[in-house]
Amino acid sequence: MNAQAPAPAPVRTTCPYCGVGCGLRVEPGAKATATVVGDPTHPANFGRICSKGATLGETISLEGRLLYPQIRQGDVMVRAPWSTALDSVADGFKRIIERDGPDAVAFYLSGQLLTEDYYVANKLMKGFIGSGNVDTNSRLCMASSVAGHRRAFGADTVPGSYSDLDGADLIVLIGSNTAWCHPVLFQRMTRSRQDRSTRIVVIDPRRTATCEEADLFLPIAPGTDTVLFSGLLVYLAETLALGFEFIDRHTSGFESALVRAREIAPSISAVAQRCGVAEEDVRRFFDWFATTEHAVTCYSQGVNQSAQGTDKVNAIINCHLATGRIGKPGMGPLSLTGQPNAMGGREVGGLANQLAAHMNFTAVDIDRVGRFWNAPRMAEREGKKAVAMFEAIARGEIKALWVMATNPAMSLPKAGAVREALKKLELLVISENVEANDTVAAGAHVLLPAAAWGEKDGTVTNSERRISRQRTFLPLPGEARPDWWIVNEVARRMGFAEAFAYRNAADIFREHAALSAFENNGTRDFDIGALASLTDAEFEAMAPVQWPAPAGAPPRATGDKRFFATGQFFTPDRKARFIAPEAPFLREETDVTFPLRLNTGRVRDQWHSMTRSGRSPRLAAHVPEPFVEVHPQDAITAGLVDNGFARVATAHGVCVLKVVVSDGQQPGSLFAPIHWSDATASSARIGELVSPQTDPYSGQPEAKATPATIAAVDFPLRGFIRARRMPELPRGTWWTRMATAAGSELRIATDRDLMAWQEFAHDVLARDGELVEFVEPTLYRAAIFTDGEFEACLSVGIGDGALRWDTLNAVIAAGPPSDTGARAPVLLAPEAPDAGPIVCACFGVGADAICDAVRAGATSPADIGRTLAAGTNCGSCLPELKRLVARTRARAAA
Ligand SMILES: Nc1nc2c(c(=O)[nH]1)N[C@H]1C(S)=C(S)[C@@H](COP(=O)(O)OP(=O)(O)OC[C@H]3O[C@@H](n4cnc5c(=O)[nH]c(N)nc54)[C@H](O)[C@@H]3O)O[C@H]1N2
Ligand SMILES: Nc1nc2c(c(=O)[nH]1)N[C@H]1C(S)=C(S)[C@@H](COP(=O)(O)OP(=O)(O)OC[C@H]3O[C@@H](n4cnc5c(=O)[nH]c(N)nc54)[C@H](O)[C@@H]3O)O[C@H]1N2
Ligand code: SF4
Ligand SMILES: [Mo]
Repeated sequence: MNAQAPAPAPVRTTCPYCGVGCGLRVEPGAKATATVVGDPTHPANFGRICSKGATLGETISLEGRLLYPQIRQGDVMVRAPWSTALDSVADGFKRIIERDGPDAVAFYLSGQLLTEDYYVANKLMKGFIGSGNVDTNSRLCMASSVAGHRRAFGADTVPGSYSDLDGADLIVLIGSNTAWCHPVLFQRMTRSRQDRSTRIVVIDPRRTATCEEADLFLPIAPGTDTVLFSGLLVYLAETLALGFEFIDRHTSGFESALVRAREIAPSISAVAQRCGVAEEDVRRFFDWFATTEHAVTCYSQGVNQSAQGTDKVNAIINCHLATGRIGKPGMGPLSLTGQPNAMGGREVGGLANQLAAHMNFTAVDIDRVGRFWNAPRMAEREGKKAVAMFEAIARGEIKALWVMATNPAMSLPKAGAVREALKKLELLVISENVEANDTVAAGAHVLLPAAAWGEKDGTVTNSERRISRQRTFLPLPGEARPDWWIVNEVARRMGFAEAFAYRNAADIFREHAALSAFENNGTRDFDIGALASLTDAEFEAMAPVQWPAPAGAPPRATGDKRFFATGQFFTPDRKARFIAPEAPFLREETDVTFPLRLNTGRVRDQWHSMTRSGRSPRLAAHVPEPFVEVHPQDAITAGLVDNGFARVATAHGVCVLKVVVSDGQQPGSLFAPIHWSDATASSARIGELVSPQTDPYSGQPEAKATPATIAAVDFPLRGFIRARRMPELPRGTWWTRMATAAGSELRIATDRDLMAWQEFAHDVLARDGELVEFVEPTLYRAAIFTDGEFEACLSVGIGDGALRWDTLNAVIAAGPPSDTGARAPVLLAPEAPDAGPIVCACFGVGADAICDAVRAGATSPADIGRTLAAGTNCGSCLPELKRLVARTRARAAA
């Protein structure tokens, strides 16, 4: 354990959000704040950061943190010393393993763990407990890319580097909302577009912010990606745009892949028809790809999260192999990883169908890893993949589960069933940063407080295989401990002290590096043997390093490494394999009951279940409420109005969401973001709606195409409540929690009338306090004071007006009526006009102000930057600025 005095500022570390893996410089400030800027020397971002990185300083307070181990006693969780908590985990696992065998237990891990955490957990389960039941949320995220890589390359290798984006003349973004989900990489792409006229093609059923920079947008029908890329392969063959020499020397299976591609996509018109896009657009895309040597294809969840995700990945890779455009500067397929350490988890072997260090469940690999670990009980076969793992829990086959750094009760498909399954466990252990999330609410037996970003220490690997350090700049709060330490202690208590004698993250990293090099000799892609003998001090100071980094070849901090330019794939014959994909179809049909398709994904300024990003008031302002986006035509059919509410239902569950009517949606498709959970909203846990159909190769669920239906819900009244202790709301109240500068508040929507809310204010909010109120036919407001201190306030009314209360601070300052004797006339002051939804999170600039500036003559985002500063810091809002400028100008011209 490292006794951590706050290090001298600034500390160089890595962003805990997306897989771009930006280097940061952090200066800890007073009172749980920190100033975070981009690290200009880090090769992933060269100093740039996005709105999420820039607001990290707002997310490090200890409010809501899990600070002490807790054990369930009866129905309540009680604080326990570490030794008791660790004993109960070790004893519980041992007992169940002895009774029911090693496959009765499982670990469910996360791409938000550090490599060192992952390594220790994987080693314990696969080498010492003797089961393959280690899976991770990467199953929901990168598994199809992993499976596609392994099928084509013989290993899970990302061939290229970010710098390929600087040298590309064509960038194809398929199933990726890069502008919002990998913003710093997107900025790199748009710079290429400005500097060298790189063309950007976006392929997504939905018009996203990413499309603002697109030279061509193909709004394909959901799930038809393989048709498009099969069509492309056929076109490449017909126009003789193939890399004949590369195909000959370095690949196998081309002919059968082409035959299949012809069956799936016989002609451009067939492709256009199947994908639902214009023939000329398909032709343009094919022509650009065929004639542009420097082409990079980036893809993420629109490709991976599909019951045919692996085929989609291979259909893309096929086109790069067929043109020999792989592993050379400025070209190649590039899977964009989601989480900060999804790649580290893959390196370690944290997926149930991998063993360790890019070795698999073959006899040779099992033997090799077993000797390296000196392991008593090697797992001999693959374990259960996430969806199957939770099904086995529901059937009672898996009886003990340890969840680390993920929130499966909201993020797995059929999340309602997942929550019920968790309740069946004899032992549910959760290592968490926060006291409350949907998984914790399912009822843990042991809660273990884990160190969070800023407190933990180790490494992460980004999308381009670059390993960077996450460093400590905050002391460990309460009794929180690093995840690796917790697992290490449990392993020791299970009787494996010798193999789990790690003193620090560096010890673990060295062993991980040594395993990667063990009997490798160039047979495995993942080799970081050069890092196996770093001293503690060298590990502390380690600069970002891209793998491979075999011993003998000194690691280079910059300068990019690529795989496969000259073949040398990791298949037995060292040739890449073309894969003939299955003809695409979505696993579940729509029907009369569920005529629409629910697509799910992300918004710019929130991260997953919001346990970190949800603490930032600046981030909350971008999209404050859970919503569903719907095409105008479907809105009319269902009687929905923009800014109203709707009930979205699937065969698995129901959510009630704000309505956003948008022609960026296709008719027949809905889109809802995944970020809200039962911890942050009354009815917006999207995972509950999602179908559990999975890909046969990767086991990744089809999270973007569940048959669904939508109906209007009428809530005539809107408002908000702020309270020191939040009371239970009247049944049927729609609510969502939102961070504000004054603390968190609940935004509400309701069909109860103002009188009922006045009663609520008097009877519930003001039970022991004094109340100042303001009553109008369309608006009710109350502020409550207890013992002279502000206790709570409520504002509710018809329309959105009640969501703002500009004089609230003045009311609070005036104090309780018994102090002032006055009825707080400031309450009556009229509200200034709203700034509209916040577009620029850094400077808090709203849409209305931006539109006003355009009407006053601004013609570009740069003009807006000069007048309002919007877009001049992190640049994450530039695509939206661009769209607002274009729309406002178009409207003015009309
Ligand atoms: N702001 C923010 N950024 C994040 C995250 C976050 O939570 N918030 N999470 C990180 C993580 S873990 C991940 S995995 C990445 C995800 O990054 P992305 O994959 O870019 O994000 P998503 O919004 O999940 O989905 C991408 C797009 O796939 C489209 N899509 C749906 N169905 C199809 C289809 O059949 N074909 C095609 N071509 N497209 C389809 C959707 O419309 C959506 O626009 O983001 C990372 N970055
Ligand atoms: N419908 C639908 N479902 C999806 C997706 C989708 O697009 N659509 N996307 C999928 C994808 S790509 C992903 S990656 C998943 C993400 O889904 P999850 O992993 O479930 O989401 P998070 O909110 O990131 O959960 C991380 C949890 O770990 C905690 N935590 C953070 N850091 C640490 C740490 O260092 N140690 C410990 N012990 N705890 C920590 C956080 O407080 C939080 O509770 O969701 C998947 N589910
Ligand atoms: S792009 Fe943004 S969220 Fe992703 S690593 Fe960089 S700063 Fe963090
Ligand atoms: Mo992800």
